[in-house]
Amino acid sequence: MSSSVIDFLATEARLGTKNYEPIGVVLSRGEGVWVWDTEGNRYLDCLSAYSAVSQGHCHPKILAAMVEQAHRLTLTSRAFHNDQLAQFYEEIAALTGSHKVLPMNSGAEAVESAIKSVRKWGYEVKGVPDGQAEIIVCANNFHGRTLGIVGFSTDPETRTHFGPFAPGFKIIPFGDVAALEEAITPNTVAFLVEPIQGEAGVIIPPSGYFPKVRELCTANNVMLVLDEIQTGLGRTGKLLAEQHEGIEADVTLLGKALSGGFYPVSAVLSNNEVLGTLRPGQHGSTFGGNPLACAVARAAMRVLVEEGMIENAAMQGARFLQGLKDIRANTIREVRGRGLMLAVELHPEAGRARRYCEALQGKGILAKDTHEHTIRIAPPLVITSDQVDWALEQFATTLTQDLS
Ligand code: IF1
Repeated sequence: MSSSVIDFLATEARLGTKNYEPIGVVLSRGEGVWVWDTEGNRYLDCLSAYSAVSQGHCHPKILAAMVEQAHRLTLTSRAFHNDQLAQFYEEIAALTGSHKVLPMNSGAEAVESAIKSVRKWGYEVKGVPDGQAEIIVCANNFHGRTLGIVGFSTDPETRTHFGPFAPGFKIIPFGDVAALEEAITPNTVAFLVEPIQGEAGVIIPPSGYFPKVRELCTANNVMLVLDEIQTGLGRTGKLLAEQHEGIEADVTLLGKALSGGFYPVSAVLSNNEVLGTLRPGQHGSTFGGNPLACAVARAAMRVLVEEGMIENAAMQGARFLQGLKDIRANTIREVRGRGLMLAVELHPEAGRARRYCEALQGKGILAKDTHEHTIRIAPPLVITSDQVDWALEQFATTLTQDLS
């Protein structure tokens, strides 16, 4: 390891908060599916910054839009209008079929904003007694790291010693319709759920689950809030993961790839019934809906559609998934995925998934483990068939080793 890399790592260790344990690589450049470390080694990025860089690293058209806007106007606050916000509204509403948009910054902010909005809708429209709104969430959820969100996490790592937490959340098993039916009360205002549980290890719900969820929510006047921050914008081979289920959410959350990895941009999408409850002065943020964010997001959405990335995700995802399933290795317990949101779950006796990610790094693949035994695989949606085939070779040689 060169002295400069050692210096980077030493400085991070000395001054940085140790809230991550990164793979031992110091990246300095990215282009498309590729990233390079400071030593000039090239890697195929199979994480895409947790699906934020779906359009590929440093996409030239998003970069150009960002630079052009940055020369003109970056931030005005929402105390004044700007000439990018209305165009962002038009384009994201047209793309997703939404009627109201709340622009925010991080994914967690979008989740928190949705929670505030559906509670307000519960009190002011549904007629839930003040302070008694209930929101149902799923075990093994991941919706962000704010105090409100980790309060309803079931992962000890994300919630231990951060309490006390906000009340008003009920936890049910993911994929269990009867549990949802059982949990709904007259005070239930929403069911907040990921269409596919990402952090939990790419957990795909049983067929027929979401159509029944949709029926239950409609019948009980409960808002279905789909967190598409990771699954949305083409990741699963359709614009929104809900489209695989043939349903429509009442509230959809987007983030990550909404900016192509250039800038924190998120959005709460809904109809007037929910977002219409927010009145001036009742919600906001310094950067939410700023002209630079809007210009970047407009370009990110444009290239996603114009360059056929969604269709490519479906095609290359099917290729990648089948290729992983064809690997004959005693280490593999299960291969899961939809579009380019994939995961390889290892048998516990195969050892920690982290070891295999470290071995993959030596073969030019950057991937991330989750929950000890699963390797998530989420390359940029611009990946080609040749790159998928090359990646599969590296996965095959690595997963057939016993690194326990
Ligand atoms: C970390 C996980 C993924 C998300 C969904 C909301 C958010 C996320 C479905 C919040 C964010 C990120 C957070 C990042 C790692 C990554 C992650 F491993 F943490 F769980 F992707 F699975 N909804 N996920 O996946 O969005 O506020 O981060 O913009 O915290 O380490 P954010």
